[in-house]
Amino acid sequence: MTKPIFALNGPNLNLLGQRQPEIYGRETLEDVAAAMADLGEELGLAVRHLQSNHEGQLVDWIQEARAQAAGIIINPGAYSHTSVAILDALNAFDGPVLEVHISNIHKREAFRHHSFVSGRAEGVIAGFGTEGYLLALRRMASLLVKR
Ligand code: CA2
Repeated sequence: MTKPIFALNGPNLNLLGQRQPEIYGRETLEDVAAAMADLGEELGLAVRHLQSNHEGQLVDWIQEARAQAAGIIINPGAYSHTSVAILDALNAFDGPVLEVHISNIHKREAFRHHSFVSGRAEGVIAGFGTEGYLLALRRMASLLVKR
């Protein structure tokens, strides 16, 4: 049986659907997790969906993924723009990494234009709303077939 995909979400993404719908849409993170689980079933991939507001917790999950996950889909939230620790953890993971941003970070403030994670990710999706997570899961399925 294939290992699961870890879907990791960083700080404040637990508030999805509750504030700033003009930027992040109306879907909650639970809606996203349910949609990814459904699509995962179709694609033959189990998805373990996790969210934390804490950098160290995200690093711990990425380290767990080394033994337990086939690939990582990550929206590191604001840590995208600051966290060398998350980049280092991802560099110690051997499988594919896909980075998702709900908003188009390149259309926003300059400090959001750089992501430490992008240099490690096989692909980056930004500005596709929460659909980006589903696109990333489809791409993950193709990447895993090719390995
Ligand atoms: O567009 C994205 O997905 C981001 O990763 C979201 C982060 C932001 O810091 C990045 O620059 C881009 C912020 C997540 C905050 O999520 C909220 C959702 C609803 C209400 C309030 C915050």
